[in-house]
Amino acid sequence: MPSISLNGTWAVSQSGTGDPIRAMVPGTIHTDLLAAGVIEDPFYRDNEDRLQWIGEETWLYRRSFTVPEELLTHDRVLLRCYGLDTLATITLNGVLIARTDNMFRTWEFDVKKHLRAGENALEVRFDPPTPHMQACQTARTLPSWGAPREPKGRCWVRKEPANFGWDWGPVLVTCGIWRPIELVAFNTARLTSLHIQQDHTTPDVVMLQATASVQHLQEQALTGEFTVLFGDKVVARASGELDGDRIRADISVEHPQLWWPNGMGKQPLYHVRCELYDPQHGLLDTTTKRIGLRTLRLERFQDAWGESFQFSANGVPFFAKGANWIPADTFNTRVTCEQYADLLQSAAAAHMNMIRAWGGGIYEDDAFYDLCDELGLCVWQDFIFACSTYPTFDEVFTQNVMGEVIDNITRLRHHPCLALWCGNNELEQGLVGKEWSNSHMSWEDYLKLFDSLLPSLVNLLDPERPYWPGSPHSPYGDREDFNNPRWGDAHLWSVWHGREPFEWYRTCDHRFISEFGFQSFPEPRTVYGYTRPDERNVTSYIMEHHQRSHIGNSTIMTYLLEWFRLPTDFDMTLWLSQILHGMAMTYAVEHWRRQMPCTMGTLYWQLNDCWPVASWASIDYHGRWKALHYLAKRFYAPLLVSGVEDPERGEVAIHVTSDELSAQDGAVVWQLTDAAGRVLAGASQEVAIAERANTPVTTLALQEYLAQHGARNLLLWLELWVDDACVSTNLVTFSRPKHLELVDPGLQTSVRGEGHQYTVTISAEHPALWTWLSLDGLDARYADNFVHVRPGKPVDIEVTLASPASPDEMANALRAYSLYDTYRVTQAPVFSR
Ligand code: BMA
Repeated sequence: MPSISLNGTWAVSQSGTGDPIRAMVPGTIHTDLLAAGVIEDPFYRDNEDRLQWIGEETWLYRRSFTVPEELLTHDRVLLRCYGLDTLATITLNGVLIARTDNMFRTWEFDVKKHLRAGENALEVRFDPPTPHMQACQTARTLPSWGAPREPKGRCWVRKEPANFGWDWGPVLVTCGIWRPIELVAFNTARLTSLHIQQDHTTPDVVMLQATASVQHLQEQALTGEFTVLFGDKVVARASGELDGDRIRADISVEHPQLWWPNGMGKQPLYHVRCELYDPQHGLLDTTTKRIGLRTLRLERFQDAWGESFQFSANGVPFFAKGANWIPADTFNTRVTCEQYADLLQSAAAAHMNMIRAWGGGIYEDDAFYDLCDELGLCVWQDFIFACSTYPTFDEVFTQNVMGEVIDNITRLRHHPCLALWCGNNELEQGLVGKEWSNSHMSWEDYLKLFDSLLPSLVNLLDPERPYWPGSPHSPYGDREDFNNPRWGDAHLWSVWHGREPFEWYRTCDHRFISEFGFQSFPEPRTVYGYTRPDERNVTSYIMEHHQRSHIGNSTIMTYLLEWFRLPTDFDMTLWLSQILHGMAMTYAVEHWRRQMPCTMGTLYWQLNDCWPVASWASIDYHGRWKALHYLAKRFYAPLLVSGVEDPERGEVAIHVTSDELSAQDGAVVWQLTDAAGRVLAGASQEVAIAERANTPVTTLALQEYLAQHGARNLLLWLELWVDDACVSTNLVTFSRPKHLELVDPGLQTSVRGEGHQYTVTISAEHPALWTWLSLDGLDARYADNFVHVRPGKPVDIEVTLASPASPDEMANALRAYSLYDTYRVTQAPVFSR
């Protein structure tokens, strides 16, 4: 079908004022103003506060474009807008075409009669959402949770909820043509969607049922030719006739190559092409979807603990390991494919197999799901409803939501990565009650959307995909009994929001934990980017501005002092907060992995950031891995050795947890040293590692060492060996790290390599805990970091630089630190007694 892209350069002006500036489409008003030099970086210091006016203004986007005469000979010419953010009025050649009010919908308008051959003028006006929200709230106040600066009433507009601020995000209310815009023309008929269902019941064959939806302008015989390709090779063909407004065909794919989640196998992808033919005029339209052949199910059955909540791929249950995804930038339009790729590859590199696209964000771009398909990252997709009540009693609102849901299910359902549709984030956790009140919506109105409309649309458009009403949700008992340990998914926030100690994680068993988290500061390089030197103190105004949790930096510091000594400087405080963060998540995930198959999933909060900020993210806004992400690579490893200490009894229970598909033989090697690294005891123990299970290996009785050396002077080092390779390591201590009697480890590094790629060998004379490398002024990814180094066991770390450096530059920039450096006294005391 012929099309004319209307992307690219537009002009934008503030309504009521003169001079337009250059605008980019797709784009957003803030990035246009930034590019034109009208505003300063909204993320620097507290610039955000001075940019609130942008979201309160009306903005006019305009462009002209040329239409060739030939285009107007078509039966239909549509203006197709893939995304308008949000309250938009479209005018073409002075004629009002439409008003739109949902950033998540694809809008199409028949504009043929308003177009002319030659020059045409298009204008899209964006009105600010907040006056509308306020007016709605005045008419009827709907309760919600929100960050302190957040404007009230976001539930009334179908716009990214977090764009109004969140407990990790700024308030920068955007507008603009945020996804592509084009003209498309067709004659006779066109394809509007292609749905492919899979039947895996016959061995070594997958039966595909392809259904093409057709918009045809008159009754007429049309045919669809379906081709399945694997690479360039055609593996199956079929055809069908138009029946009503559909063409159906069954296609059998022999010897299918199955798609697997990350860590379980490969991700082979097939293309299904549909060509629409008119017997008189030939080919009318073509569409192609890339699919993966697999079953991906949510299995819920009665078991010893209640009801299971586990995903299975091709019949094999797997432990879901992952994190929650938030929009990768406050300004969604500047997220590049490379950034998506870097974040998602980072998730896969940390052995994740599931990402939850959280309901306060957006239905992400196609590129996000394409990458998840390629990387084997299953996607738990929330519909975009979060932490608020919604006007489900309003017919106009419901119709609008219906359009959005149809558009997005139709757009995304072919992706093999898509594992689950979930109704909302956290409405059931405190926003729904018997009746509407100033804090709740009624169950009756809640159920209209989340128990009726959404599941019926999923059932109609994507019946193979499971639907789950909310996260968290309890399928049984009292509806308000969320986070029940026996069934459903849970958001467990007693650590952090409830200020419970990290050990609390070990006291609670749940079926699937879709949220739990802890915060840290980003690394110095990131913090230096948004602060002036005089603001580099965690209690400065700017450091608190770049922290949106209401309990914020003081909570990081409270926990930090529970676990670690007061750091001696600002940079060390930032780094140490990351170690603390990683440690919290290690406590949680190791415990829940040991509980499998009772627990079958952990998705920590959160993977990424949308601006530079102190938050729960394991990767900061600039893509820099925080300590947690390196630790996640270790605690999500397919084979994990871990120890549970019982300081009172003087025992340590050793476990090996496996996500591997087959059983293996291995050996756990343990060594007990004092804090200076002197070996006190050790042994090796063979272990038959059961597949997809936790295997308790042994319980070490260490009472006599504790009695002799003391809890503060012991370190237990664990290694798991399989086939002559050490596949997992761990460290157990008997006292808080702040009380360990560590001595100066005498860290040494040596470097070899060139260009982008270096190997750094770290050695230590005495135990060096959470040893990390950093590079002054250079960005790098480390194959591992925050590692425990002990005497006689040097550690090699592969370093990949973001831009090449000479060996000299590398050697000069390299720093190695460990826990000891966070409290090392660098100056001699001024006074002596
Ligand atoms: C969860 C999320 C978010 C929030 C996070 C941290 O409950 O669903 O709403 O950002 O906690 O408080």
